[in-house]
Amino acid sequence: MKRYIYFIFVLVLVVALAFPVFAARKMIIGIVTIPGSAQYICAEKFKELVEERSGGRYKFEIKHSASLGSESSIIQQVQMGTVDIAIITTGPVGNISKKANAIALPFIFKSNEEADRILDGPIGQEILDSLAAAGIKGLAFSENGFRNLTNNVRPVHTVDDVKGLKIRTMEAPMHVKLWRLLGANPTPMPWPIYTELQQGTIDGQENPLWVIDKYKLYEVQKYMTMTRHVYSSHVDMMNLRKFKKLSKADQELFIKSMHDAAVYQRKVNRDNNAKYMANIKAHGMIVDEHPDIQSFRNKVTPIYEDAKRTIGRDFVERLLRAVR
Ligand code: EAX
Repeated sequence: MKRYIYFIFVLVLVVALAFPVFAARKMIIGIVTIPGSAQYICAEKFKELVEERSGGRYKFEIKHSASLGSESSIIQQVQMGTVDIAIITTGPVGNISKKANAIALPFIFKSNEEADRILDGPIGQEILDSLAAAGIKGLAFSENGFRNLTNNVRPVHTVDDVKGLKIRTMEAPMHVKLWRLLGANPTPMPWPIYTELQQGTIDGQENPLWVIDKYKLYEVQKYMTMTRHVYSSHVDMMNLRKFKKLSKADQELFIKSMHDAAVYQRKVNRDNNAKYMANIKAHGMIVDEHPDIQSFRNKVTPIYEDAKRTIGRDFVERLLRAVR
């Protein structure tokens, strides 16, 4: 009997040594959106890459679907360290880093490629580094995508059609200001907002195609306008103290894996846009694919001057030169 117990003991020891997974360090990734969402696809890829590349030394649990509260609240949980990693839409990130607001300047990026070039380059790095002051390590940028307006009141073709619409915005002063300039009645509120749209507390909202499709907003919204007014990125972030405690090699592993996950996720998102659009139309939404964008542009110029004041003239001017 004794020998038998001894044998079991040795067996467990050998298995434990052979599979370092037993000593895996557990971390939580927080997102506000549902499985299948842009944030989830990035989180899942990062989890897969680090678990594999670390030989199982790290294990990640993805907490999703607003189970941790709003995006603003998830940011606070990352700052406190109760959430290790998060993938957050840039809107609320602007509240802890002025520079992050610059990404959300209306019509700043003309294309996906331009957004990638800036965000994967020195300006993007400067934005990621600016989060350190808030106790956060910025790892990479994944994407939500270009945002489009939907509403339930009337087709929107020129900016004049926006007048008086009650539009839900993200909890971000820059977005509120933008919609005020466009003539709407902006109402900031946290995601998700299906019920509010259904009950008519708000007339409309703005988000990339995948959101309108995956959250079935076509059930509660009649009109969509391809305004592409803001390129919406995610900031992929980690608690700074925890990041600093990682070995140099693991720090690089986390940065590299998040960047790879982001590049992968951006591609998936872009490859699926045509499918999302077809599905949105199939569900009966009336889509204006060629609105009078110039009329929108004309209204938003004051926001650039405002941004130079609030974000910093030098930074905003460098960004403007870089996208010219
Ligand atoms: O990521 O709050 C928002 O409008 C976000 O874009 C939404 O959570 C989807």
